[in-house]
Amino acid sequence: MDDEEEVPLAGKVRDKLVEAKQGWARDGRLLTGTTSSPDRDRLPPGQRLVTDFPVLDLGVQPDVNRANFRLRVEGLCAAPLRLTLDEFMALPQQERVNDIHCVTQWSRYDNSWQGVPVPDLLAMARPKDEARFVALTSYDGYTTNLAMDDFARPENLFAHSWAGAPLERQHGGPVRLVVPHLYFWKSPKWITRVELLRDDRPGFWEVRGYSNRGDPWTEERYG
Ligand SMILES: Nc1nc2c(c(=O)[nH]1)N[C@H]1C(S)=C(S)[C@@H](COP(=O)(O)O)O[C@H]1N2
Ligand SMILES: [Mo]
Repeated sequence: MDDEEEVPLAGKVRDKLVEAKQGWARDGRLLTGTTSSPDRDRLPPGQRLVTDFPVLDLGVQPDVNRANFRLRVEGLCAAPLRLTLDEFMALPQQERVNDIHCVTQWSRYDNSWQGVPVPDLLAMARPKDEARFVALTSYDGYTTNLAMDDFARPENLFAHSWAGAPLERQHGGPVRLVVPHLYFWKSPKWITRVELLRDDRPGFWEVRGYSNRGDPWTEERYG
C-alpha cells in the first residue's frame, strides 16, 4: 500500500468519547456475566431494545463523494477489485433482514438492508487459501478486523440501502458493511477497503480493549 492510498484517521475524533469507552472496557462495564443463544432468545444478554436508530461513530462523518468512491478488495487474492459506485450498484443485489446489537447495550430488530452479499464480492476477488483474516478500512480512518469465517457468511452484506432508502450519510452511506451476528462495531460504515490477510490485524476498538471477535450471545464486549 503506498502512502497515497492510506486512509488517515479523520480530523476531529471525539477523544473524550474514545477515552470513556476505553475506560468501560478496562473496568468491564456493562457485563452481566450471562450467556444465551439466538435459538433460545432474541435479545442477547445485557441488551435493551430500541426503536429509533442511534448513530455511533468517532464524531467524524465523512462526506464521501459518490464519483470518487471506490470499494477495494485486495491483499491475498488472485483478482483484486477496485469498484466504482456504479460498478458496485450494477452487481446482483439482495435484501437481508436482521437484528443489530451494539456493545453500548442497544439492540434494534428487523433492519432491512439492500446490497451485495459478502460471499459474492469475495468470489469475484478469488481469495487465496492462506487468506484467513480481513482488515477493513473506512473513509473516516476507522478500522476493524474479522476472521474469514465471520466475514464470508451469506447473511453479511455490503449495504447501500436501509428500509428501502439509500443509506444516510450518518449511518455509513454510500456503502457500509453489515455483519449482524457480531456487535455492531464490527460493521464498518463508509467502507472503502477490504484487505485479505494471512495474520489477524486488530482494528480501532480492538486495540483499545474491545474483544477481538465480539459475539453478543456470550457477551464478548471486551478483550
Ligand atoms: N467507519 C466507521 N464505522 C463504524 C464506526 C465508526 O466510528 N466509523 N462505529 C461503529 C460502532 S461502535 C457502531 S455501534 C456502529 C453504529 O452504526 P450506526 O451509527 O449506523 O448505528 O457503527 C460501527 N461502524
Ligand atoms: Mo458501538
